[in-house]
Order: sequence, then structure tokens, then C-alpha cells
Amino acid sequence: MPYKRLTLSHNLLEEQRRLGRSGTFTSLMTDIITACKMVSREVNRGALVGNLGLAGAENVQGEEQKKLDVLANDIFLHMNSLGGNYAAMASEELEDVFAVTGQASGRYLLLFDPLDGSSNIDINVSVGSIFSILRLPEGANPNDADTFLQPGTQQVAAGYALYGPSTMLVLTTGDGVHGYTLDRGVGMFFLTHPDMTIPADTKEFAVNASRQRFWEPPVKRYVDECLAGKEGPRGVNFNMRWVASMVAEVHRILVRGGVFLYPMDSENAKSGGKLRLMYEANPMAFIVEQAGGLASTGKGRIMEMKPKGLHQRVPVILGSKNEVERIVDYHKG
Ligand code: AHM
Ligand code: MG
Repeated sequence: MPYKRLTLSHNLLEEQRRLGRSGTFTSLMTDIITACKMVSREVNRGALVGNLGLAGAENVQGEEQKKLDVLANDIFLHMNSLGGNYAAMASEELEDVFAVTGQASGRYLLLFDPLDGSSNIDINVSVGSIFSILRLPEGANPNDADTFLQPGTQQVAAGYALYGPSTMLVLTTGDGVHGYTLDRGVGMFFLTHPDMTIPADTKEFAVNASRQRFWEPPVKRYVDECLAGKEGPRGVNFNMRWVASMVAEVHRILVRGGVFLYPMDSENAKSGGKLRLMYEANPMAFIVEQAGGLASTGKGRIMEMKPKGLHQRVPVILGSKNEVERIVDYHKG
């Protein structure tokens, strides 16, 4: 009975009543949901409206921005400024904090990567948006980047939208992980994946194998053992996947298990890793842990890191619990 499903809006309202909340959280989530629907539409229309290709500028990370990076960023900033719920925002595409003017009452901070995996846009492969919500600490200046530098354990909510064959929104508020699918005809997200959980064991890993020569010994050992399959020390054959869209990799892991690695390597060591802590690693770590998995740098829990900068990079190893524990063990040796 497809139309007996709960919508995301109803789920949020139910949660609001159950916890006796004021409605601010429901309102801010509604703005994020609208932003994701708008980005989904732009990604979907693609070349028809000239959305593909480069924007002709670089972002703060020195990466070439795609037109859709810029568009998705503008949509997120605009939609999430309207409700008066955020005191300030930070984005992968902006060097500094984005001050939300005229909204003095905002009690939350929003961090986001408006379009992750954007190297996949022009080839029509899945991309996504990632977001993390923090509280504005009492008395703190929302426009000071330091105010955002809270460990991942402080996140109030985190989620991602996956723009794939279907558009999905996956969300945690610290009470499990639920996945919703966009019905374009209705314009709403319906609950299709309640209580997503990651199996503790897996025979699937995801890593950019072209970087093997830069890896540290623990990661090299782990991947070598997986590749050795039945004849190797693990005694089982492993499968490998690499979409180059973290959102798609994490989604696969939430649905059928697996482990994802973007580890420290000799080439990215200077910048601390490849993926960004505040709007990629932390929100994904929160989701993965809430689904029963683990998320580590190899040497410690991602969500316990004390952030040093808005655009700080970190090594990321996340997914099925027993595999992540094994990789962490290899780092101890
Ligand atoms: P982006 O935020 O610039 O899109 O980069 C992040 C992406 C992740 O989605 C993905 O896991 C990784 O970078 C892909 O890296 P690589 O180009 O080494 O395959
Ligand atoms: Mg990104």
C-alpha cells in the first residue's frame, strides 16, 4: 500500500509532539527539505537548462566549481535563511561564515556541502548534499568561525540527500536513521527506509585504489588482505566499489553494509586528509554510528575530534563495525 506511507513532514511533526518541542526544529528541517528538492530538480534538469559544466571559478579549497556547485550553494543559503532558524551557516563553497542577516532569533548553525561528488555531475552519476546542524552556544558570536568548531558529538541532526535514480533524504536526529524517497509527482518525501542499520560484517569495501602507492601500511595491509580473497588470511572473497560520491558510498553501506576508506596518505598528509571534517566526515559519522556502524580516522573516533578549522580535512574510515574495528586495530600495530 504505497500511499499509506508516512511523509517526512508528518514524521517530524510526530517527533515534535512526542518530545514536546517548540517546532523550531521542524521548521528548520522543512527549509532543508525544500532546498534538497530544489537542488534535486536542478540536477535532474541537467543539460536541458544548461546546468552542466564549469562555473569558471575556484572555491576555497582551490577546486574548480561546477555550475551546479554554485547553484546548489545559492539554493541552500537562500532557503535556509528564510525561516529565521539559523544564526549563521558555513559551506564547502564559502571561505568564511555566512551571516544570516535580519534573523536575530536563530538558535542553530548549519554546515553543508551543497553538492558532494560534483566530479560526477557531467557524466550523470549520483551526487548528493550533506548537512550538519549544531546549536548556537549561549552568548557565542554566530559569525565567528570558532563558534562552529564543535566536535561531531554535539550535532543535533545530520543528513544527506542522494540525487540518484530516485532522490532520497536520509536523516538522523540521534534516534536512529530513517530514509525517505521523493515522489516527484506529489513533491514530498515518503518514509521508505525506516530504521536503517548497517550489518556488522561485510565483504565489500570502497577505496580509490589508484592511490595505493600513497597509503600507510595499515590500510595497505587491510586492502591487500581483502584482495587476496579466499586464498588469503581473510579466507573470503571481497567485492570492491568506488563511485567517487561519498553520499552514494555511504548510502550503499547503509543499505547493504560495507566499508568506505578515504585514508591518510603521503600525498594528502599535509592537508590532513581528503574529506572535510565539519560538513562531510562529521555528519556521515553521526549517521553511520546511529545505524550501528563505526566512523574513525584510523586512530580515533571522528566525532570526538576537536575541530581546528571550518574546512579542516581528516582521514575517514567508516561502515560495518567489525571491519572498521579491524582497520583501527591494524593502525595500533
Ligand atoms: P567534493 O566535495 O569536491 O565533491 O569531493 C568529495 C568527494 C567524495 O564524495 C568522494 O568520496 C571523493 O571526493 C572522491 O575522491 P576521488 O576523486 O579521489 O575519487
Ligand atoms: Mg564534498
